[in-house]
Amino acid sequence: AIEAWYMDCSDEDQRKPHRLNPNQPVSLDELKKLGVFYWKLNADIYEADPALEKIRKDHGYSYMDIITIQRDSLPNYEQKLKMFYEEHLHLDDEIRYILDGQAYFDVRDKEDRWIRIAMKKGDLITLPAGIYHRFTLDETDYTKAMRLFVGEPVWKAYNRPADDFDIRQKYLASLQGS
Ligand code: KMT
Ligand code: NI
Repeated sequence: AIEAWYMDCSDEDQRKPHRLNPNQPVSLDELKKLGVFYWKLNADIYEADPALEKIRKDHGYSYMDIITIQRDSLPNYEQKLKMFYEEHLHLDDEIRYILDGQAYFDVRDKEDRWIRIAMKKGDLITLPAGIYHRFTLDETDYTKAMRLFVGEPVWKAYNRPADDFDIRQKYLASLQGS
């Protein structure tokens, strides 16, 4: 399974793990309560994987593309990494499948604390519309990820504060009692 933990507050390199001392792990169950879902797949067969096909069909993930996040592959690398690490939300779910390399997704918990999710090859994650989050490479500086979407993709990110969106209020309401 994936590993997740609460982050420290240090300003050090964002690519470092930023674990608390002692480490404070976050379970898959706790992530589920935040609306974050996870699958483990075999990334070596992503081009013809029945398990991936089933997830795409069940959830209507009709769109997909592949992004390589690496200095010499991604145009405007520095600028994009900076954008990805700004705390933001989207009006739709963010669905990412790590095909190679590794990276971190950080999400806010109910008390507004940062949880760092370590994504490795074969990890597929869905972040719900309206959750505040951010993304960074780790110290390996490389990942290749599949981006999935229901219908025509909308990548627009709204940096925090973005609390006036209906989807944000809907997300907060969905946390009640979970
Ligand atoms: C986002 O919106 O946070 C991203 O697209 C992250 C980079 S894609 C692996
Ligand atoms: Ni995002």
